Parts: sequence; structure tokens; C-alpha cells
Amino acid sequence: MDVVTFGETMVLFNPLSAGPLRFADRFEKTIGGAESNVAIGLARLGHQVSWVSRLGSDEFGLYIRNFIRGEGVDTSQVVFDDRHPTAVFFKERRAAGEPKVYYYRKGSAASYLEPGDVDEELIAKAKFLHLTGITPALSLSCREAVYHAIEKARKHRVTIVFDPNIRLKLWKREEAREVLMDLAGRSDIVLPGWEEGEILTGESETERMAERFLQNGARAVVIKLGERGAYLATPNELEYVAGFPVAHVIDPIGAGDGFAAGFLSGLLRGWPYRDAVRLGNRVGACALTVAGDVEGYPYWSELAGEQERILR
Ligand code: KDG
Repeated sequence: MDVVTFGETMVLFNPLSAGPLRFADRFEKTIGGAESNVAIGLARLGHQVSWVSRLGSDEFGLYIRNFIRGEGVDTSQVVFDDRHPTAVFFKERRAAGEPKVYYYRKGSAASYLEPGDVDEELIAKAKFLHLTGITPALSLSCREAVYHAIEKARKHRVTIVFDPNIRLKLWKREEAREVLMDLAGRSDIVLPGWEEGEILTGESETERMAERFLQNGARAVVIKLGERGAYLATPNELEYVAGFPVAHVIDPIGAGDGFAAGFLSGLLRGWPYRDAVRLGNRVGACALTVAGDVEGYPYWSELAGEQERILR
């Protein structure tokens, strides 16, 4: 196994029209979940990934499992729960700015994830453990599962990659800051967006933000800067890595997960950090061109021919 990741995936209903949801009467059904987005992105790039979660024993649970399994992701550790439902969420497209998100996920099957769901052997066999800051916000047992996974990864020297993915609809800013900085300090590589970096470190200058994450314990930090690309910081390198321009952005949600998939793919190919960040930027850019989270992620066959351009 190349990468193990775990967290909640929901059915996503995307309205076909822009504007307040109360006026939307037609929706497209797909799925969304930061960790499964990364898993799907990685599988398309040719890697072996396992996604661990709990789903309701319901039609939506089966739909999500089949969708993710259909992408070539290992779902053998997914647990179906008879007592709690699969969560759903809606996006609301607006004329300007990012879409709004409405969650219906409280008490969902995935919020009952617990340490016992995360198999030590599975982690031990992986090269990377990918975690996001969404899972610890879902419930106490989810938070314990994250700490448990970190402990096992450290024991087996598996590299931990952490994307803070702050979701302020799920918890208070102060609590988020405290827990996420603690998790970032226990991780090897941290991938915050710029705004998240500001919330977590209190710094508004990119270089200082990165420095704070390094001082906090990470070996490498990549701060995602949207269309400007990303800032890479390790004890030996500090570099702005240019992004890939996209003519028409449809929806930025899912771009950060695409970045993580591309970046991890680069590292799995043995590329240096800088080149892995370039691939992350490339895959993230693809995600911007569609309304769903994952539909835009490329297959390796589509990118292999552009390798020179990616690594430029
Ligand atoms: O990163 C994209 C995710 O935010 C989205 O798919 C839904 O996982 C999700 C969440 O919890 O917000």
C-alpha cells in the first residue's frame, strides 16, 4: 500500500442552477470527502491507496463505497453501520465568491469512527498516512482515532502528511487552532492553505507562517497560495513554486485535495519536494474546472506527456 487515509465521505448534491438553495429544484448527485478525494486522485495517478471509514447501511452508503471502489481505491476496511446514517451535504453556487456548503452530518456513521477502525498492520505497510483536520472535528472518538493512527504511523516510521482543512462550521476557531497545531506538530509534512496558516499560526506573512510550522515540529511545509502556486519550506529549501493558470474557475472546492494527491504522487515517484509541489499544483488546477470535487482529477496517462512542462 502506498497511502492510507481515513475520514468521512458524504453524498454531495450540487444544484444545477446558481443562487439560494431554496430556489434550486434540480441537483446532481456525486460524493465529497477530503480524504476520499485524495484517495481517488492518487488512484488515478496510479498509486495503491486504502480509504478507511464508516458508512450507513443505506443506499447512500453503498453508493459512496461503490463510487470510491470503482476508482480503484481499496475499501476493504470500510465498516457499514446499521444504526447511523450516511451524511449528505449541499453546495450553493453564488454569482461571486466560493460556493457555500450545507452539511447534514451530525450523528452520521462516520462520526462514530474510533481507534479500533484503524488497523495497525494496514498503516505499518503504507509509505504515507494522510490525515486531515476535518476528522478530529467530527467527534471525540474520531479525534482519538486520529491520534491512534499517528501513534501507529510513528511507531512504524510511516510518513504522516497532514492537511489542516479547517472547517469552522464544525468547531470553534480556538479549539480548532489548539488541536490542529498539536496534530501539525506530530506530522512530518503539513499542507495548509494560506488562510488556514494564518488562523493556525497567527502570522500573516507566508515565510514566517512556514517557519512557525517548522518550529512546531514538521519536516516540510507547503503553504497553498491558490492561483499563485505554493510556498515550500524545509530546513534546506525555501521556495515559491508557480501555479498553473486556469482560464475559467468553476469551483475551488476539491483543489486542495487534488494538490495533496499530486504532491504525494510526486513523492511516491521519488521526486524532490519542489517537483512534487509542481505536480500538486497541476492536479489542484484540474480540480478547479468542474463543479464536483473529484471529476476533474487527471489520470497519469493524461499527465505523463506533460512531465517536462510540470517539472519546469
Ligand atoms: O476538501 C473538500 C471537502 O471539504 C468536501 O468534499 C467536503 O469533506 C468535506 C468536508 O468535510 O467539508
